[in-house]
Parts: sequence; structure tokens; C-alpha cells
Amino acid sequence: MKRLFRPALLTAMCLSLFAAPAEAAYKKEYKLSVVPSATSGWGLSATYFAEQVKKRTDGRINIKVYPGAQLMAGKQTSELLLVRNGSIDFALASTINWSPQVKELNLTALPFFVANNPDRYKAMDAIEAGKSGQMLIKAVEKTKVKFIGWGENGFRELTTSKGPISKPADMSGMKLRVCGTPIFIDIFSALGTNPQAINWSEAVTGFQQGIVDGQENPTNGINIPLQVWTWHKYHTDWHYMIDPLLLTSNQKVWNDFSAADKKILEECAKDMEKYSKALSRLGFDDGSSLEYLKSINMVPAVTDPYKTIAEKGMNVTKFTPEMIKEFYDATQSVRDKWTKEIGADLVKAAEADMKAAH
Ligand code: X2X
Repeated sequence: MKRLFRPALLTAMCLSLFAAPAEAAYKKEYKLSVVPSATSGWGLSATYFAEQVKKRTDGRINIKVYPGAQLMAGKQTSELLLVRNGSIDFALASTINWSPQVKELNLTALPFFVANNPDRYKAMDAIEAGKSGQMLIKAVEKTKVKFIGWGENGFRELTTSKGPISKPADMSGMKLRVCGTPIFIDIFSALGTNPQAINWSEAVTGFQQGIVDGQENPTNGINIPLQVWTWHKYHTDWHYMIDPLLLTSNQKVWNDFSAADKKILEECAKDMEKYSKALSRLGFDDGSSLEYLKSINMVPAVTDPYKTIAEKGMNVTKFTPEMIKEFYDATQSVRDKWTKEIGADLVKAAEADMKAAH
């Protein structure tokens, strides 16, 4: 008995020695932060990622999405700090909310910088795939936060209770809600408006009470799920900037995953990127977003955003390249000032990436 028992016990001890540390390092739940609601394109993208991870790791990695900026009590520009210190495990974060700490992330917020290209989506993809994208990732990782992949909130369009808007003078004196990121104050001041920095968690109250005349957010990602027509009748499609999303994690949380699980997380991030971009671009591209969403059986209720917002009584102004150029010229001083903040090298690299893609 004794002789038989000993080797078995030894084997069990050895096995537990090898198996235990990896298992023990995993948390029961990983918190993933998202600023807007669960029904926003951004919230749906986060949920998609969490579900894919759970499925492909057989439940070993359990990520729970916390929407509504609840992990930072509404203060969206604190998110990076909380991911860095480990209060938040993962974030699907907007460059806008992290740019106060990472100056380089103001790149795609340079007014009309991406939109002033023949194909704005191609231009965005070219930045992410190019040298400038690598520079952005490096800047994020310099803060000791792990970058896992890209997502997309979308091009930010203007919604207002007054309008329509087709030239800068039409916006004169309007009180507009923006998030608390400095470049926004500069852009909207240059356009002659009166920008109000309000956290997203309090913005809807501001719309309800008529404290502001409008706001800017992506059509599919935010404006439609929010039913922005409840307060604003004018939708100005000027594509003035784009809001890429950064799927990130706390560095230690990342380091503690096994090599095989890191690979799975990266694969799930790639799939999330495709899903997130398709949600953001649906109805604004050549139809490939709809085809992709069909192929993964994830077509949302609204597939024709222009039809939906028109049915809800919104007046839509679609900017022509000439109109974009007029606004581009009106915001030159902002690009000049912020190119210095971002770094002229990075801005030049992005210009070259966008040009090469066309
Ligand atoms: O605050 C916003 O407008 C939002 C939800 O789009 C961001 O978090 C950048």
C-alpha cells in the first residue's frame, strides 16, 4: 500500500506545483471599463470581446463590462490612471479620454485632419496600420499600460437644437457640450462657439434641461442609441474628427496571463476590431460593413442610419469636400498649436500614412 501510495502522492504534488501558480494568478472576474452605455456601439464592442474571450478560454478568463464610466465615478479622463494603478483591469478606451495624459493621442482629434482625405475610413485604417499607429501604441505603452488592439467609436458628428449648419458662421455663439479634453475647447472656440466641458455622465441632463444647444458624437455608436433626436433636430455630418478606441489592460494583469491565453486575447481583440469598425461604419461605406456583420450573424437593428434619423425628424446636412475644406481652413490655428503638442514627427508620419493609402 505504502509503496503504491508514495509515487502517486509525489506525482500529485508535482502536478499541483506546476499547475497551481498559473491557475492561482487568474482573477474570478476582470473589470472592463467603458465610458458610454452598454447599448452604444462601444459598449457592444466591449461585450463582444468579453464573450469571445470567455468562449475561447473555456471560461478561464471572465471579463465583465462596466459601462457608464461607473468605475471612475463618471470622471472619464481619469480612466488611464485607474488602469495603470490596477483599479481597472481592462478598458476599451477612447483616445479622447486618454489624450490629457498621452498628448500623442490628440492626433485623430486634429480638426478635419482625417476627414480632409478622399476616403476617411481608408485614412483612419492607414494610420493604425502604419508608422504613425506604431508611434501611438508606443506612446500608450510608455505609460505602463498594455495595448491589445484597436476599436472604433466613429467619426464625430454634430447634433444641435438650432440649425442647419453648413458654414462656420452658422455655429456662431452656440453653446455646445464637449468632453473635458483641452483640444475640444480650442476647436470649438476657433469656430466661434461657446464650448462647455461636461462629463458624458452628466451630458444627457444638460440636453434635457437645454443647458446646451448641442453636442458631437458618432452617429451609429452614440447618437442613434441615445435617441439624440429627443433634444436635437439638426444632424451635421461634417466628420470633423474620429474617435478610435484602445483596448488596453493593466500591465501586471497582462503579464500574469499564460502565453497561450495572451494569444487568445489578441485574436479576440482582432475580431473585436472588425466588429467595432463595422458597427461604426455601417451605412456610411460601400456595404462591406453590412456584409461583415451578416457573416458573423451580428447585424444590429438599425442598418440604414440616414433613414432612421430622417424618420425621427432630424434634418441632416451631409458635408461635401468643399464644405469640409472651408472648416479645415477655419481651424488651421488649432492644428498649428496642437501639432506642437502632439509632435511634428507623428503628425508628419500620419500624413504620409494617409497619403500612401490613397
Ligand atoms: O464623452 C463623450 O462624448 C464620449 C462618450 O464620446 C467619450 O467618452 C469620448
